Amino acid sequence: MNKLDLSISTPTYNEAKNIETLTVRIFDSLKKYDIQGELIVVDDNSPDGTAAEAERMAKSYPVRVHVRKHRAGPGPAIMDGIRLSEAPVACIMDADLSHPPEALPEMYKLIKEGKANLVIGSRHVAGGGTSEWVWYRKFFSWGARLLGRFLTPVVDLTSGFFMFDKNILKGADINPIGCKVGLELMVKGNHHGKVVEYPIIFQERAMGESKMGWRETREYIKHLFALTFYKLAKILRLK
Ligand SMILES: Nc1nc2c(ncn2[C@@H]2O[C@H](COP(=O)(O)OP(=O)(O)O)[C@@H](O)[C@H]2O)c(=O)[nH]1
Ligand SMILES: [Mg+2]
Repeated sequence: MNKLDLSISTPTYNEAKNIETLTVRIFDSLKKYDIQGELIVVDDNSPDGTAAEAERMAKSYPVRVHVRKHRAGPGPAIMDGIRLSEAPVACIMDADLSHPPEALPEMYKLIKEGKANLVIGSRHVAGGGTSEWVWYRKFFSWGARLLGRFLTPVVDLTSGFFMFDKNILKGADINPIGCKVGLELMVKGNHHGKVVEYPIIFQERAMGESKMGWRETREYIKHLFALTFYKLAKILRLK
C-alpha cells in the first residue's frame, strides 16, 4: 500500500444522507493532486444509519468507521478521530458539506511545504465567506470572535475545519471543553506560531439538521475562560 499522507476525520450524528457525497468529493479532490488520504467517520451511534452508510463507502474507498456508544457532542468524537489518524497530517471537517473538500489539497500543500503547522479553513479572511446566514447566526459568530481576540491572532477561531502536522500535539495538553478543538490547538498546540488561515466559503447544510444549540454556546464560553487562564498562567510563568 502507498504511504498515507493525510487522515481526515469527521464527527457524525445523523448524516447518512451526506456521507456518499462527502466521500466522493474528498477522494476526487485528493486524487487530482495525488495525495494519499483516508477518511475516518466517528459516529455516535446515529439512529439514521450513518455508520452503515459509511461502511458501504468503505467497500470502494479508504474509509474507516468508528462507532461510539453514546451521543456526546462533536468534541469527544473529534478527539477520537485525531487519536485514530494514522497519517503524519490530520484534518477535521464537518460531514454536512459545509466545509468544501476541494480546499483540502491547498491546505495540505501549506503544511507539506513547511509554510504552516496548523491551517484553519477560514470564513473571515479575503476570499472566504458564508452562504446566506440568518442574523442571529451572524451575531453569535461575531460575538464568539470578539471574545477570543486575546487568545489568538486567528480571525476565524470557531472554525470546525482545520488541518495540522501531528507534531503540534507533542508535549501539548489538548483537552478541550466542548467542540472547539481547532481553537484548543491554536492556543495550546506546539505550532510555533505557524498558523495560516486558508479562505473557504462555508455552505449552509443542504441535508439533515443542525445539532448545535445552547449547550454548545455555554461550553464555548467555559472553554474561552479556561483558555484565558491557561494563557495568563503561561505568560506569568515566563516572567
Ligand atoms: N459524533 C458526533 N458528531 C456530532 C454530534 N453533534 C453534531 N455532530 C457532527 O458535528 C458536525 C457539525 O454539526 P452541525 O450540526 O453541522 O453544526 P453546525 O454546522 O454548527 O450547525 C456535523 O458533522 C455533525 O454531524 C454528536 O453528538 N456526535
Ligand atoms: Mg453544520
